[in-house]
Amino acid sequence: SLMNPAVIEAKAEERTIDETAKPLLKLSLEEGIETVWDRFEQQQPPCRFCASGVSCNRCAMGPCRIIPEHNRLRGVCGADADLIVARNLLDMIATGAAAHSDHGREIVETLHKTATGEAAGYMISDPGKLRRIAGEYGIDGAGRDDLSVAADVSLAMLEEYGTIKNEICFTRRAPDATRQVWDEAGIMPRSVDREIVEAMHRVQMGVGADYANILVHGLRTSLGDGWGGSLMATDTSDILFGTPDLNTSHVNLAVLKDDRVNIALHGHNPVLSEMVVRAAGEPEMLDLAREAGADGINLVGLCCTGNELLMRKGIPQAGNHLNQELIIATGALEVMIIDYQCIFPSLPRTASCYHTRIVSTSPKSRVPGSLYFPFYPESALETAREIVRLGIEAFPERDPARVLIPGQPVEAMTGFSVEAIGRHFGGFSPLVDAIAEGSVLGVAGVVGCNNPKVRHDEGHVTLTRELIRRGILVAETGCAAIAAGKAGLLRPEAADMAAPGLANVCRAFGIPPVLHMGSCVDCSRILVLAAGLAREIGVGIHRLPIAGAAPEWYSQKAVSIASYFVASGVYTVLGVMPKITGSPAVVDLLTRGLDGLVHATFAVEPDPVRAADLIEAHIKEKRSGLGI
Ligand code: XCC
Ligand code: SF4
Repeated sequence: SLMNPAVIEAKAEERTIDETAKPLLKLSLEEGIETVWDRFEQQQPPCRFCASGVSCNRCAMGPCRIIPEHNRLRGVCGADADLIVARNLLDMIATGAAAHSDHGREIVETLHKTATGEAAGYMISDPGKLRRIAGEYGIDGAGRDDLSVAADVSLAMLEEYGTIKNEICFTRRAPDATRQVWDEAGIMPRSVDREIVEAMHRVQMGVGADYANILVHGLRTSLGDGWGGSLMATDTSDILFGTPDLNTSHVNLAVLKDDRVNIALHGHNPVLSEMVVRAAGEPEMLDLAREAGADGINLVGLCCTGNELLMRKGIPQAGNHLNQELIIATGALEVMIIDYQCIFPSLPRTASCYHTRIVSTSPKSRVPGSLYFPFYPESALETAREIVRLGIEAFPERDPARVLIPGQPVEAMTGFSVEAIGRHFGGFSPLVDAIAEGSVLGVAGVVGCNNPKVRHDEGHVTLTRELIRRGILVAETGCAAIAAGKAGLLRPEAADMAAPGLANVCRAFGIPPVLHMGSCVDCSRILVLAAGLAREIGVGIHRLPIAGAAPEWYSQKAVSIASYFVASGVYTVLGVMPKITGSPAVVDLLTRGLDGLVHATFAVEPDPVRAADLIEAHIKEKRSGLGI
């Protein structure tokens, strides 16, 4: 390597707090295997106009930039900084809402194909949940079999994507006081797709010209995601693959096994990964693996499809967003199966340094350099088998001299669906009682991604530790939850790190102070939990002693999540500054003005300890508002 060992050591330390990532990061620097951190460095310094949101590239009269000190105050069309920033933000929200909701639609379609017998290998795993949801839609399931009820439920859900009823059924899960806020603010989502399409319409040149009006539509779009597309993704996945229940598994890169065929599932859609789990468990596959010289097949997860498998099946979770290249650098990965979202387009380049095959599976997400095995519900199991066989065939090509699987996996308790929480606590009232008497100060949802702007996992772990130390129960999803797992915060013993009252509650129920609630679309579970607590107390969500945080967010999806948290009445603290600072008016609206509309605001605080201060102060204020 050209790099001095001390520099390599220092770089690895400054890039991550994940102990299993550090040795692999060093290896990548020594061997010149490019990672996201290297590309981030190459991109510095960023364009300051783009970073503050005041560049616009929407139409062919531009591109335009606002440069006040040169008296360039408007784009060619006349748009000012406020408008350009607001349109860019609405674009991000719509993109994120579309990603979650389109993923949701694919699962609802799979449920429908399962009901009609077109999808081989899928089945109804939670008929009770199917029938509860049928009830919400007013579908009479009495005397009918599960599949015929599933056919009606899935059609009703598909209809909600473009419904002309002007209301999404699941928004009725929100307490009346919250729905009233939405009605008065004019942000009740009318259908999932409609709000996204209208957002695209509004960012066309010459449509939306009022920054506030544009941002309010962003809230409506995000509500269609949180209470619509994402919630459908979550609940239909539960119907098809089972509603998660408490289970214990393992997290970090050391879940790879040097004597097995290692296959990683990366992306978001459980329709694919669940079928790979089935294929890999078949005895013929095990025989093939043995013939290839392996002791078996080891499936591991990455990112959110990993969270789905961890929650439902206890499949070990190898890591979060910034681990996706490092897992290849272990030299022990035969196949990485990708579907979509949060997948670095450069993964096949990384894999080309090893024997690892990258297998893309979605017609929506073709990746040059990958092997393409298109995945359709009709032929899912057969495709899954082919991919597993590919992994087995790759095993003999592994170079044992290049294998580096650092450290030991950490134990993690997961599976905290709202149903599991309710069952485990015996309903919501014990949790509400614990909050009322003050042993639990409040609840915070810590969610979202990794971002090379933040030392990997440090934002999540520091904030989470601070919150539980202050008696705040933490609910996590996405890459935040994986970071917590790696740091040992998902073990019941982590109660020792919590304030005495919270620790007692955790010990009494045998749970950790940090509840892993699932993938990014499962942020909808956090909404349902909040709605359950609000109903139990008889108030709107905005009056609860709860908060949200996304300490290391990067994705448009995270912007949609944060927006639907805020629109639902949940104060939300971002750890990475959105590209809005070029418009003080937009900043003011988001961090103050929204309070008058939805009784909640955004805040931005990169320092996780100070973010915990903000959340604690907010929770205390809401407590005194409730007189507790
Ligand atoms: Fe992680 Fe969901 Fe973020 Fe992607 S977006 S980086 S949380 S894998 Ni959902
Ligand atoms: Fe420039 Fe207006 Fe076109 Fe944007 S929409 S590129 S600000 S002319």
